Amino acid sequence: PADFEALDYYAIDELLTDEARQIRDEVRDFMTAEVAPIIEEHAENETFPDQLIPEFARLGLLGPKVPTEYGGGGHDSIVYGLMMQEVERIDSGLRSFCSVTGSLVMYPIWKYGSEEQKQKWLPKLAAGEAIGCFGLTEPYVGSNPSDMRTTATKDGDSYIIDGHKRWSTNASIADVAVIWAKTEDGATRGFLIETDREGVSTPPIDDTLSLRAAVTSEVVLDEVRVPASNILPDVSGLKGPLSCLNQARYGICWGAIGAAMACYDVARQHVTTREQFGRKIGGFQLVQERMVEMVQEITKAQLLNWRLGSLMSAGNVRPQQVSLAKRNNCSTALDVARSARQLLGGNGVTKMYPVMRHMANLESVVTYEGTHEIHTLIVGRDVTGENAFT
Ligand code: TGC
Ligand code: FAD
Repeated sequence: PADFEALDYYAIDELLTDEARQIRDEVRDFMTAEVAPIIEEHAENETFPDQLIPEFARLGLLGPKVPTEYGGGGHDSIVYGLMMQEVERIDSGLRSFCSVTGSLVMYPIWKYGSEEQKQKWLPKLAAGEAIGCFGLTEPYVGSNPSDMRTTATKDGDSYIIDGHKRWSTNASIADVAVIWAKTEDGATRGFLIETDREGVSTPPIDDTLSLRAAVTSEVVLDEVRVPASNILPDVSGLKGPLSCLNQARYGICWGAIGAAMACYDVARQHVTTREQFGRKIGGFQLVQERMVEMVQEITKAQLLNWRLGSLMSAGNVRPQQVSLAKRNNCSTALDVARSARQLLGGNGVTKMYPVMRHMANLESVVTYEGTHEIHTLIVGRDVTGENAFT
């Protein structure tokens, strides 16, 4: 990918500010020079490249939208999206680390936390000196978080948290977990749980064939006592975790297209050099059809991202609009990865190219943060007024 050329068929660059382009290019150059050469080995060995955390902090990838007074970047949504695009262009697992930090840990602390919680955690998280994770999903509860079993029982000035979270990105390396639990009145509340508290364990899930360069874990909460001051005071109900998901899903919309742009570009380089039957394979009509399909779908998704980012920056976006883009862009990225893989022929299934790794990663991306089907039902309910979830 050293000679990566970013697909920009409709000159979307012209819609970006100079500052946004400059930040995008800085992240792009870093990811190409420092991360692309090491990522395959980390994925193979199932190791998270934690030496990159200070560099990610320096580039402003941890909490890009959080105000600067708390150590964040204070950027708009377009800049945040471009950053996620460039990180996921190299690997979805690294974008996962950034999404979880910025959108699922820093965002709820900033939006719903007390001033003391913000001062305690946000600057450290932005600097990469503390790591966070987010626990909504449970072994028996994924698409329908309203059924969650984890409980928080008030006991004097404390809460006792009891339950089990599964599929928590970063958890084994986290200092703090944002855990969603039901209180005795049935309300969903968020708790900041330091992972060194008695009763917390975070066994890694180490048999995944996807996002292998990221850390994914369980969070077991065995009657964990936390002070009542660890509750996020300013939100109650499912809209707490779901509003965080809007932010993370938005980043995924851009990130997935970063992965698609990487796969497309590998295919472009291959079909313009590989020869069969005495000519470049890019000269065959069937190959051109694949290439055009990729250009068309990536371009549509890029325009969707830009418009969604403009709406979000203006504070005008509806969650259903995020869902439509998450649904479209993840399935587009998977289709592009599969098509690029085919154009590479036999070598496409090897580690010579990043395409199979992207494809395997995207199988998680299409599933987490709401599956393809769940986003279909969210938009379906929006346009018909009928609830088809149950
Ligand atoms: P529903 O009745 O629709 O809503 C309950 C309350 O929540 C509000 N709400 C939202 N608020 C903000 N943003 C959203 N996206 C919201 N969606 C709903 C809603 O207004 C209501 O508020 P109020 O005040 O009226 O009470 O809830 P429901 O139980 O019918 O559920 C809806 C459903 C199924 C769409 C939702 O549960 C859902 O999205 N399920 C998917 C679960 C999911 O996405 N899990 C992701 C876990 S985290 C993760 O995967 C991290 S991956 C790591 C990485 O990012 O890299
Ligand atoms: P299920 O909800 O059991 O769904 C199984 C299948 O049934 C899916 O195809 C789904 O679309 C379908 N389905 C379910 N309900 C319906 C319906 N009503 N109509 C039609 N089809 C339906 N969660 C966190 O909380 N924090 C994290 O950091 C996190 N990181 C993750 C990292 C990875 C690598 C992965 C794979 C997952 C992660 N998740 C995380 C969990 C993720 O959000 C869930 O896997 C996802 O929400 C789906 O839940 P589930 O796996 O329980 O599948």
